[in-house]
Amino acid sequence: MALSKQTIAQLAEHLESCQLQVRDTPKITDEHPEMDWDDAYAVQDAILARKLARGARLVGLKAGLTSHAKMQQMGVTAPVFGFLVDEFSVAEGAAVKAGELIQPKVEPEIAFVLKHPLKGPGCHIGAVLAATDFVLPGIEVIDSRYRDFKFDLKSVVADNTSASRFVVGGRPMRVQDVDLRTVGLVLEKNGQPVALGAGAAVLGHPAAAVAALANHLGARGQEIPTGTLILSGGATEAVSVQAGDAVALRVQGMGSVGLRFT
Ligand code: OOG
Ligand code: MG
Repeated sequence: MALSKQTIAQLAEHLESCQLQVRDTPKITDEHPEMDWDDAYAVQDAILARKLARGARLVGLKAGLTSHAKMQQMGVTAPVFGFLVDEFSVAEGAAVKAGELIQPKVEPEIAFVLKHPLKGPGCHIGAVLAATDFVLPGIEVIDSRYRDFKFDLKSVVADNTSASRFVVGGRPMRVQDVDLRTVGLVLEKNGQPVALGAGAAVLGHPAAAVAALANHLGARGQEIPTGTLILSGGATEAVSVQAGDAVALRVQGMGSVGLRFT
């Protein structure tokens, strides 16, 4: 760790205030270029601790920057991991107030729900499939607290990987009943297809993103508990949205899920 406990607490307060007060900030590595990976995840953990202390519930985990389209769009080269709390959860078809968000974008994702815990190191696609209860379509709404979505990997980890809102729905499927590599995803905005992809865009197989998450947590002595909802990462580049937009995700054989911005 390169940063003091006090600096980590300050950065967590700063980034969470930006989220809650809907304002952006330059990326934090501009002021703290020495920040290392442990610091970045410590800031993220401190944001989670602030939310839990106010009564929030941890409802899931996410992998991000798991597809080439996303890595290319953001100019980075490695996946990142974050948390989901109840205040991020949106009911299927419900409205999100665009005024509560800085610069929202939507991402088409495959969500996993576990029936067994997963623990790295050494977690692989087979272990993930064996531990998965079902998969279902999910839309993640990301909203970087960094001006114009300009960040490096450590800054975005500290900012809980731009997590903001998410919705899951459609038809849950057993993993043996769907080929998660070839499954097609169509993201629609106001009835128009705006991004098209297949599951394999996510690290070759979306379960690989869940394995990477388990291995990341395993390196920190943690596991993914039973029942966890996991967003495996955008299969295409993210699409900007604003008040008035309606977004739907159709996943082949898995129905559709949607939300609106008002
Ligand atoms: C980081 C979060 C990326 C995904 O699914 O790739 C992410 C960002 O692009 O702001 O959630
Ligand atoms: Mg995402």
